[in-house]
Amino acid sequence: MDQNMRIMSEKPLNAETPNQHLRSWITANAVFYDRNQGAIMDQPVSLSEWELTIDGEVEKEVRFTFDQILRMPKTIVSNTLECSGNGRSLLKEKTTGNPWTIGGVGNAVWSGVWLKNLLEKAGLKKSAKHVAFEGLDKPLGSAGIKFIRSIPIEKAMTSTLLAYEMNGEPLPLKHGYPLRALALGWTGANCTKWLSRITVMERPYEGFFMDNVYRLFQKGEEPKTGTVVTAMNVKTIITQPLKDETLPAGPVTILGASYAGETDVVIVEVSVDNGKNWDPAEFIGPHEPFAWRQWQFVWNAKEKGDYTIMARSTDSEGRKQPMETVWNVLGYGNNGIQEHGVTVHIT
Ligand SMILES: Nc1nc2c(c(=O)[nH]1)N[C@H]1C(S)=C(S)[C@@H](COP(=O)(O)O)O[C@H]1N2
Ligand SMILES: [Mo]
Repeated sequence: MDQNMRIMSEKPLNAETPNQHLRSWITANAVFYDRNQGAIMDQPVSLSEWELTIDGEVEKEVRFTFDQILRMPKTIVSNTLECSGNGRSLLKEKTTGNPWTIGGVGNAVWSGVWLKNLLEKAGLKKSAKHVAFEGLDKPLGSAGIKFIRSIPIEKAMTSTLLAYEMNGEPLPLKHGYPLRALALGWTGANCTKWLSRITVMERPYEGFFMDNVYRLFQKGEEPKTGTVVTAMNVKTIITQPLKDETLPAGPVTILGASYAGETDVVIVEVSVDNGKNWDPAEFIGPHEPFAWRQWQFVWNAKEKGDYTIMARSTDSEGRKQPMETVWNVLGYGNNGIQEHGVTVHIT
């Protein structure tokens, strides 16, 4: 475990990436955030024993060995992965859950096979409407509930990757070795690690991790009536300067990253006066589908004082970030401009 990670819990392992590691386009595997509901196995599964089963609403149940998957056409994509609860601790009204600041997100280059190719080998029945994923991790806690969730068939057939490499290395154990799902542009909860079984279903999978959590609901509402968290919102994080940093008067390079899930970030603006005036930031670095865009804004901080820096983005569909996020009981999807503001002291 990298000493720089901000560990929120050891069992299960939940740890966020420190700000300085969010400044590069690629987030290195060693510092990529960790989010687990269950226990990570001590030993990686042996590849000769590992198998992936596809069953349910298919013409024929099929099993794939790791070697068979490696022989299928390979795809390489970038994808920014974010935990639904990222930014939760920045909410004005606190909620339960891991107290993520901004580091429950990372960008990696993943390689693997399209889920579509495997589903086509099994053959979809007309009743095939949802796809549930099961991993090899053991549940923690007395309830003994496994992390099983489903996504709609359209997502599974268009832009869901089964990844076996992360940033040019075999998928690290804690990120799902040997194979994980990646519903591109969707929150981490839709990206099951340590895949062992994929079940095609007529209706969404029912269970704790589908019905009680990863839904947006208000106090007094039944969790199950809430919308399921799927595609990521348009959002901006500021990675430099740090909160409460003291800086000498003069040019200050403000850095950050913006991401919008399935859509493209097209405009980033920065304010150094608590949201009164906004100026465009400049994009720096690679520009790929499903991946965040890095940006900078050089601010000439001439006068001493306390300043609140804010950043906001607009995506290709015209979606804009809210000044303040829509609160919900489990604190998901915080993309509020204000909540992500950073106050610095110029001396
Ligand atoms: N099998 C399994 N897959 C899982 C989880 C889990 O607990 N078990 N957690 C999910 C959640 S909530 C997130 S945010 C991502 C985190 O992936 P990472 O640890 O590789 O960053 O994995 C998802 N896939
Ligand atoms: Mo998550």
